[in-house]
Amino acid sequence: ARIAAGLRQAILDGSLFMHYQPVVDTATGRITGVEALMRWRQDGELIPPGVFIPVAEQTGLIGTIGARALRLACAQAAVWHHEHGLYLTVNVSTHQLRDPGFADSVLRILADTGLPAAALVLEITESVLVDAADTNVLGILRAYGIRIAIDDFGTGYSSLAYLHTLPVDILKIDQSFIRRHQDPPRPQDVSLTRAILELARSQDLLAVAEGVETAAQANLLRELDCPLVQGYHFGRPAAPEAIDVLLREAA
Ligand code: G
Ligand code: G
Ligand code: G
Ligand code: MN
Ligand code: NA
Repeated sequence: ARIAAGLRQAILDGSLFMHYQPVVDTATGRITGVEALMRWRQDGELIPPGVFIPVAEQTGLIGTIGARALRLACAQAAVWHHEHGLYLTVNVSTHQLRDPGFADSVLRILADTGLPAAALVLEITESVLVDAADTNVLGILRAYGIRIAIDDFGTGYSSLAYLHTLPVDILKIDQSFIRRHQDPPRPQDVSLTRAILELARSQDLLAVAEGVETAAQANLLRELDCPLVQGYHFGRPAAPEAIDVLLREAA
């Protein structure tokens, strides 16, 4: 109840804001995109999204909060897109997808902020993608050029058999598959990652490895031709100013 009341206030007072985590292209070593992650500071304390997003969903506040977050992130990413060609990837919950106004709201935000549709990715967790009503709205958004990513791939129960029927463009390999890689990596762990990458390639999906924390893991993923990587090794989720520093260093 305290969180719900606080969230209602947060929508008004701007204490909800976005951090951004770099996504790096293994071929060039450069930042090619950013994942927006919501943050909430209440009475000086940072409340993790794992705590407040479920409350926002239960109270129906996620629609308003999600739209607010998307608008903030698109406005920021429009600048990075024009200056550095970056794309933006944003998490979307099922509750947001099921709002009949969702597609219109996304398109309006793109128009208002000037971020091209092709520079936006919406991340949906794997388990959600089995619902026909949800896949329908994703199809509409894709027709405008927005890309869809399966988030936390490998943790849900999606059937590999019909992966090719899902309206998705990008496969984000769950951190649990990446974290297990030690130095030197065990052959069975390498085989598993290689198999997921092969699956992605065979379905024309762009693969992103999440949770890359060490140089050894980064090297392994580059050797396995994983196109995109993300994780603390490349940068933690951070304020826009910190991302600007990384982008200037790389320029
Ligand atoms: O950093 P991390 O603690 O940022 O995120 C925890 C979880 O919260 C992740 O599963 C992530 O998908 C979710 N999350 C973070 N930001 C958002 C957001 O803007 N919208 C939604 N729906 N989920 C988010
Ligand atoms: O569920 P989703 O993939 O959207 O959430 C990503 C979550 O993983 C966020 O909470 C983010 O802060 C966290 N994260 C990102 N990179 C790393 C990493 O390298 N290691 C760990 N442990 N967490 C990470
Ligand atoms: O500089 P350091 O070794 O801490 O970098 C950590 C990782 O961050 C490296 O693997 C590097 O590939 C990645 N990275 C990607 N782009 C940049 C950038 O612009 N600046 C910095 N410092 N690191 C970057
Ligand atoms: Mn995500
Ligand atoms: Na994920």
